[in-house]
Amino acid sequence: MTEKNTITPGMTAAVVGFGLAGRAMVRYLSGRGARVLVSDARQESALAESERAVLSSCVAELECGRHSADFLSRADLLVLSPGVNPAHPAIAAVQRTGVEVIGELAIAAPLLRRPVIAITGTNGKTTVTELIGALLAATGRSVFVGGNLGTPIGSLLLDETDYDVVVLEVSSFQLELSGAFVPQVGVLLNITPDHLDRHGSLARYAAAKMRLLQGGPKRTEAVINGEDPQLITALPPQWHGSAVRFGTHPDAAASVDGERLWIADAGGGTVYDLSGAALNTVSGRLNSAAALLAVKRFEIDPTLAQQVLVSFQVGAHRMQVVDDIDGIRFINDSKATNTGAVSSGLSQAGGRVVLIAGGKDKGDDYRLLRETVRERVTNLVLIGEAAPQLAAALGDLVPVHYAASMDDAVSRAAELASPGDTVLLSPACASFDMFDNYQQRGDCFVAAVRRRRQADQRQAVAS
Ligand code: UMA
Repeated sequence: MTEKNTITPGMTAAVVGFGLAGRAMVRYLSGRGARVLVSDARQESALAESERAVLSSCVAELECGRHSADFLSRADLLVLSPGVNPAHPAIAAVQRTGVEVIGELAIAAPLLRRPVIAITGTNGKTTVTELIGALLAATGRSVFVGGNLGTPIGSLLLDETDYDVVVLEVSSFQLELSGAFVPQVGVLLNITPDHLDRHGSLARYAAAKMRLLQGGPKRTEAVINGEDPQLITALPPQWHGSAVRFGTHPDAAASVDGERLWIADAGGGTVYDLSGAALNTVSGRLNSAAALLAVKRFEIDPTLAQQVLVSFQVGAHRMQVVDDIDGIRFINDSKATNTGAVSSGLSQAGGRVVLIAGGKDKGDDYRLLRETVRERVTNLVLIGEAAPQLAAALGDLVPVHYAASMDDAVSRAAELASPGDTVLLSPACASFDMFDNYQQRGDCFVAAVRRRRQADQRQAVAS
């Protein structure tokens, strides 16, 4: 990885937010000779031992429990972690004095030499990012796969490996402060309401996503969902003729036809068959089409690509079938943190569903779920802070029950379900009110289901 001088030795940079992304950024900036300050909303007593080690080796000054303009104004540059809102009063005040406010993509932008494929969208971006990584890795290329899916962009900057291709999942939070970041391939999967508490409106959320294509058609090849109404509405006019489209329309460059995908190419087109694959779902087929278009320039042998598509496993916490106990199927879809993902999960589950939903509200309009809930849900079991909003939006359609913990929610849902039904955890909300993250929330659901299975087995032995 080569470097230009975004960061100059001796400058003072304040990293705001000391989580996964912030810690990697602190290590990178300190290694580049910057004097690093850290400001984190957590109390100092909440910092883990490993975090203290990074602080003592890399950080000159620390502010905990708040962000203050007084502290932040000591820096020449503010580097915000994705979860930190640039509209925070202290940050906005310091920015008004002329201090630059950027995110990790802006730091990375001048340093990325290799082809970069960046993927965004409300749902499916982790799957598509991982699938693109798997397709490229199968050809023997060295591939960095990271970003919003969990490996921070700072880790790429700290990594000495000379990757052939960099594949990044990028969120609207990261794109909001992406500076001059321009990928060679930009994949836009879909736009449905999400993170409206941060962005303020769907239009502003969509505008953040569109920053992926800010380099224009000469610098970025855009791969877009040609049938997503919000996406097409937000797409700048210059892209209407030049973006490469996937969808179900036969004219698309990648079109889904039943269980098959057709990808246009110089030889007239290649057909891929997804029957039997974990990706053989409505969203999985579209995600596969997007991934195949994104890697088209790498000319992957179709037989190899077909093998990757069929063997690819979708990650945990996405419509993960946990168990079938007494004819009731338990599915963990903890990753579904917005209404778009929940609608897709309900359709995929099929049949009658007892839905466990709720958590930390992100400003989503839960009324968007009314049609699918009316069609598929028999009972709603609500958890977390957003329970009252969900009940207000959907409570006239189905009986509502409240649960104080995941264990409680699983027990209630199982009692309400009949053989042939599905108990689906698909929260439509973030997890941070009750859990560390969506993974922990999903793990708690799986553990609760496992306990039910064990109790069921004990009962069978006893009787
Ligand atoms: N913090 C503050 N002030 C704030 C908010 C947070 O100081 O106003 C502090 C917290 O106390 C904590 C730290 O910031 O110490 C957390 O930082 P963060 O929220 O930026 O989270 P990270 O741990 O750095 O993880 C981030 C992404 N988090 C968010 O975008 C919220 C992770 O995406 C990502 O995996 C990780 O970087 C590595 O790249 C998670 C996510 O929820 C999975 N993303 C959203 C989504 O997918 O919908 C966008």
